[in-house]
Amino acid sequence: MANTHAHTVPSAGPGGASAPQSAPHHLPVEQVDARGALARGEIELWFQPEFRLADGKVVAVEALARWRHPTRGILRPDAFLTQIVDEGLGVALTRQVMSACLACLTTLDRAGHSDVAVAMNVPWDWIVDRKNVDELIRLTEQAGHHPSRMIVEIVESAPLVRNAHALRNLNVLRAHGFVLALDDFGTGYNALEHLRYMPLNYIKIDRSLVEKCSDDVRGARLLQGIVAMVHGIGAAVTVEGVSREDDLNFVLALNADLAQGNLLGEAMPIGALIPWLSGLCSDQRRGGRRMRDESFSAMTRDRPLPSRQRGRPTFFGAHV
Ligand SMILES: [Ca+2]
Repeated sequence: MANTHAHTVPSAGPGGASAPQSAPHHLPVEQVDARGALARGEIELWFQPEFRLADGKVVAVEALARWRHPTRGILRPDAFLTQIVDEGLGVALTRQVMSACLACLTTLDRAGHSDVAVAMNVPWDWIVDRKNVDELIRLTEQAGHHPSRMIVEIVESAPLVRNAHALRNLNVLRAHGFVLALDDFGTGYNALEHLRYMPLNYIKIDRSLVEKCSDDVRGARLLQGIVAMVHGIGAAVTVEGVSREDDLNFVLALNADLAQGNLLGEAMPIGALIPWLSGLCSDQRRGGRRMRDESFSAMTRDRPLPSRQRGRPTFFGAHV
């Protein structure tokens, strides 16, 4: 999910730049001891659910970095990710994220949620290095998880699309069965070129194009066109930043595939995610509703599957 437009470096970071749940806790740069935070294990991952609009099921959770600061509480990535990247710790953090995502899959399995995938954010320079890709393949295999439950989210960036190593490595991941998503679409560079050349399963439309989309005609038409364009190239659409019921109604009408946002479910630590997910699934099996997703359930319960998905497998990776 998106950070602000001005923060392209954090946006490209491994921990997921967006963290919309609380107000930013900006620290002066001199107070950000990113290296120490990593070394002390203070950077942790929270997980935000992604919902399939066709039936309201949670099909994935996105891992988002949080700094459990000893005196300032939980900090969002925009408070520290720039320093992590600037100090050359991006790969180290991504390695930590990768391990935590695989551990999350194991926890999900044990709780009976083996149909839920995990999305990890990677910086563009991570994908350029074949060693990183091989490590992901090896660790996923060692953990005993199918690659289709690992979603690799790559933020669009100018150096990426013409980088032969990056494209080769993306194709390697696809060939192994990993799911690839282009992150924060609409805020980066050469966006359409990414769509043309990269082997993507999902395009995540940035929150800036989604928020209040139902309020103005231009915004609505723009979003409608993007969804149609992405579907036209055989990829699926994830809509980020859904925070109002009107906007959710609109993206439902557009036949977007997945949605994410505070209206539907906030990021939470793994210890909170599992009971939340189990409660939601239990309620959905009973046909009941929960307070936070009441409107969502009501809107999706009787909604037929979009024709392009009817009769087709809807697990990740099946769209392309
Ligand atoms: Ca992301």
